[in-house]
Amino acid sequence: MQGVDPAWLPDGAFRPIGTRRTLIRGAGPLVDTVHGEVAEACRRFGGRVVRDAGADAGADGTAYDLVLELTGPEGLGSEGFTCRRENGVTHVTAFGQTGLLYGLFHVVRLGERAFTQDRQKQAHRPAVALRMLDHWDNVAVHPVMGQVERGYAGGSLFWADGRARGELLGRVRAYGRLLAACGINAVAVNNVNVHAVEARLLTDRIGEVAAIADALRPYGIRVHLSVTFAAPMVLGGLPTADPLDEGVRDWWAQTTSRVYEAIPDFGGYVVKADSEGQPGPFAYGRSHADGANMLAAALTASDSGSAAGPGGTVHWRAFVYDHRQDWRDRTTDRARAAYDHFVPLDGQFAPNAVLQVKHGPMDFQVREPISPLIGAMPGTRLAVEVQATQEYTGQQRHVCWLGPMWSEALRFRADGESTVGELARGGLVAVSNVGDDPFWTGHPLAQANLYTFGRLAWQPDANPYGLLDEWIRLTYTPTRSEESARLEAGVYAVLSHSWRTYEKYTAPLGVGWMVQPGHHYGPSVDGYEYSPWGTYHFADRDGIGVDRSVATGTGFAGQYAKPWAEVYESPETCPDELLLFFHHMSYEHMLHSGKTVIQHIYDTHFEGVEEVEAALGVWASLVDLVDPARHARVTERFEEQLRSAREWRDQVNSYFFRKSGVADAHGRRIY
Ligand code: GCW
Repeated sequence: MQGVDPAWLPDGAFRPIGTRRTLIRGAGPLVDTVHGEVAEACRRFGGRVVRDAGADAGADGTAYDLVLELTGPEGLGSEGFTCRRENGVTHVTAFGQTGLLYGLFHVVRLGERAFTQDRQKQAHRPAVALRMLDHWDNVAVHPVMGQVERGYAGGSLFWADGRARGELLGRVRAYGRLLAACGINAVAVNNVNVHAVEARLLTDRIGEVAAIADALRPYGIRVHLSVTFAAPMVLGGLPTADPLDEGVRDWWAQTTSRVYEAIPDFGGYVVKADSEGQPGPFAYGRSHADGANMLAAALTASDSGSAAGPGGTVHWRAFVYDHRQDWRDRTTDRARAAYDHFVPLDGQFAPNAVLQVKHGPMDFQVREPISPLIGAMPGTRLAVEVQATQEYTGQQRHVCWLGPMWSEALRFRADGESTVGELARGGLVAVSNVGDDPFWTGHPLAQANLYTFGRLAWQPDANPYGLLDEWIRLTYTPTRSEESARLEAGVYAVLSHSWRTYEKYTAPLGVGWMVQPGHHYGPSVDGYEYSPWGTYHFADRDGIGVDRSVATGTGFAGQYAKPWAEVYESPETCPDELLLFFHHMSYEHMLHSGKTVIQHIYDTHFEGVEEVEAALGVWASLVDLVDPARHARVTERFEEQLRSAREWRDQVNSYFFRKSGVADAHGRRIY
């Protein structure tokens, strides 16, 4: 698209297909999409595509380099496909149309290799059925949060001037194309904090949601909607939103059936209830299972008989905690909240009610343990939520590639046996980092987070560094040249370590926060120390950290399954990087690394800034190889990152030097 960054689908990525002869067999709207992609590539690069919808129209395939065929084995489901190459023909088969589309993008990722190396038949299918992005987009510009809550990439991609971007649905379609190419199949189009205007998307404005769904459908993406639990009152004029009230249940059933009339393949609702001021079932003395099940019932009733595919689900968020805590109250621990609220409800949720849990017990900090809730709900379908938008990880002004963090989370054996990726039977969800910015994500390198999330959701045990390589090759060097290796190595060096670098110059050893209140950008060590949000580090002259042990602290460590409860209970076995999340330690405590806590703080903060300086140098050296606009945008953001990293270093180091009185072993400058 004109004026919009091509991200990981530059024209050059289609050259290997576009210079060859392709046969497409099968019929249906997504096969049309596949055909359109190949035809466009051929128009650009001189190849040829033949569309053969008939079952036995004669062609045996040997006159072609690539055959994309709707015929595969049912066992791979609607999204799976096979790929092989023999006798000079690359052959992709799929049972479902979406599978054929994913097969096409698989060939795009392979590039020239798809046509030069023989390969045995390999089956591919997603490990997780629902791979979703939640947009925290408002229709109207919110006075405090702006249009996109925690958005760092401009305004909303979906909504402009108070309505769905009719004239820009071309861009939404281009977005769907990028998402399909990394495996995402669901999008929630509005913020989980549902304000007055956005509430109406459910009723009289559902046509606008339907228009977005139309733009995304050709790429196999279903649309979901965030709704307010108070909808029967604010939209329906009822006196209550009690989930067990007959009138309320009828209202939801009727409203939902009208949603399905407008959007036959509607994905379902996303709900943030009794959380940070949003309404919920607690007001009526009802449980969150009562609330979720009422919506699940409305979705099931409306969807039955529709041929549009799997039915709608309610994604009920588990982010429920007391945000009006008194900081003097040492008995309340926010980290415990999700588990305390939801574990007693295990087994009570309807089959199409999915409990959506943030990966950590607090809130998307640069380092958190896994939420113990994930290992404690065997009778409930869980979705796990990560945050691609970089609220606490540099707000898309800092380079911070989150692949390794998400990968660690997904591989964690939360119940002692199964990994988080396996336990997330209800899906993997990321809060989107995209807006109407020409680079999609503000910081061009933040595109790597979106891409990596999609690919990890498809295969949670994939090696994230391999996915980073894949993204770099597609985005930067789809057409190989002598300089490809230098460019790839440079971009890899800038990104691969960036999450750890960010961790080094911000809050140490898992303690979190220390950000400026409200907007959450930049350092303020005590910014949240006396706030009602339940986010404290408890630093004093002797030490720092939160005692969450069972023996002497809040008992949070005891919420974990074995072996983690024991591992986290004792500072002896707790991993260094989480030590201050679980324990209050003296500054002189010796870490497993062989450094004291205080020396670790000093060293990592100096190193973090040095690593940013080095990465900036590497980026500068690529100036002759990167598109000038993209290079300039990254350079500008890097300068801000460096300024901000120095600010973090100096504030954090000075704070702890003043608290502890312990000098830096290396005598470096601390203020
Ligand atoms: O991290 C907090 C954010 C809020 C967000 C909330 C949530 C959408 O600061 O902006 O609200 O999490 O996840 O609901």
